[in-house]
Amino acid sequence: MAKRSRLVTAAALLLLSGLLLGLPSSTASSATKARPSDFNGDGYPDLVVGAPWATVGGMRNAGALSVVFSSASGPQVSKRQYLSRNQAAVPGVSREWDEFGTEVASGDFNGDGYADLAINTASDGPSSSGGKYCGMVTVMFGGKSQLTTGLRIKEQDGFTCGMLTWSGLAAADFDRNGYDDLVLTTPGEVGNAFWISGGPQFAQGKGHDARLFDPVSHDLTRYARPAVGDVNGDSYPDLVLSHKTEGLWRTTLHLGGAQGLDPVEWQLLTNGGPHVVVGNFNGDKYADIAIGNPLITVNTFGSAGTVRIYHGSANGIDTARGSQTLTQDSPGVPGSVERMGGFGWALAAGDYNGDGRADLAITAQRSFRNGFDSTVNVLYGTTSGISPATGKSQVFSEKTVGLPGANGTSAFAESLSARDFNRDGRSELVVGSPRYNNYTGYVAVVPGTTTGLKVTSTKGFFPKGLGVPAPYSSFGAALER
Ligand SMILES: [Ca+2]
Ligand SMILES: [Ca+2]
Ligand SMILES: [Ca+2]
Ligand SMILES: [Ca+2]
Repeated sequence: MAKRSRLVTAAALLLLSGLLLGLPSSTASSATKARPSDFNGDGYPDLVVGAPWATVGGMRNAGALSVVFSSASGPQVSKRQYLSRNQAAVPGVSREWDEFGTEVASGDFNGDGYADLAINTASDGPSSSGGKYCGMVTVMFGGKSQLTTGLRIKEQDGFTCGMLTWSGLAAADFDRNGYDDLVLTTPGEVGNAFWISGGPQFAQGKGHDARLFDPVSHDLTRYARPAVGDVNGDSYPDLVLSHKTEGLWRTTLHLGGAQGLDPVEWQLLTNGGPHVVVGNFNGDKYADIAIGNPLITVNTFGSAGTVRIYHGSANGIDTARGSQTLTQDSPGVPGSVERMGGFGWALAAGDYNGDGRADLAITAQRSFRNGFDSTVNVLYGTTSGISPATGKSQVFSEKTVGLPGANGTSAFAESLSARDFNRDGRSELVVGSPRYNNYTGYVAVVPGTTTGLKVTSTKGFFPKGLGVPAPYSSFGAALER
């Protein structure tokens, strides 16, 4: 099943030759790297919510983001930052169909102790590059009170027009030199993935060490969002990519190391799905992988959906152990298999009860003729991993979170993410429902406690309270993960 591939295609080499190869990232790790999404460096991770369809300055679908800064009591609306391309700190201006904020990822790319934020756009406005919608990635740098300045990664950094449109983003210090690195995956007919090494040069907007990797001849490849974790337990973060090739989803593992991300995939699995997360579900040395495939048919029920789990090992994905497939008919999983159940629509791995093992939150989208009746299923990690037959599970829906104004059929939990905002050792679950109320959207933060997620203490974040234009902003479509 697993195989190592050493194919380098002519097309890949051609692309590589067009990239700027910058300084080697071999500087000593004296930098004090910030925690991910701690943009003001106070130790608390901050909440980031993308509203990619927001109308800004009259420009439809220009897009905006909200950053809500955290304290010991979690994200606080009183301390927030609104980001659009019309804000002085953000490069460029808001244009129609930019869709600024379709994807976000956080890391400390310049190692100054303030987390930075990478933000994707669908286009860079219709008037750039001769009227083409090229796409680009904006990186905003953190600072003492908020995100301060930004730079753009686009064609002049070696990417061709269109490559970065709706690209996937991830960040981690893959070479452990003290600076987080940025991963960009490019969807489309020639899917590829790149990493740009972090370092002092990152902030200058030049010298990006953008290396092509995974130059496998996957024609007609579409990359899903990348995920990061230490799958082989060598303390270098690894990258897990799920991509679609000729109609089939596949999963690849790229190992981190002293030289950074290995351009050659370590493993290729012929199983995959559009949603992938990494978490250490059994609390051993190796991070595990969960892959959601919500459109798969189960027992003749179309789009019932599955979640497949692979375990990490010293050799990467433990293919000898095989995978574990969960459906809503698996013992201990809430609900039951049904047509359009959409189990696995979104995933988030976090340690919600603080027992040292990651727990898995799974959206079952449950899309029916009259709308949606989505649920979030939480399966708690055990010493043998996600084992719903013996471990604890939990289920909740929009009706049970108890937020004022949030009840309805709004495709609850289309996006999920996990972060320990208050640093009590237990992850909070962030639930994004961008379709709520004519795509006004809202985000719910469910706190982690020693007994798991405390749904009755859920806190809501609505665009109105954060100065984000609505309706039709799709607030919550993108969450920092
Ligand atoms: Ca920084
Ligand atoms: Ca590793
Ligand atoms: Ca746990
Ligand atoms: Ca917490």
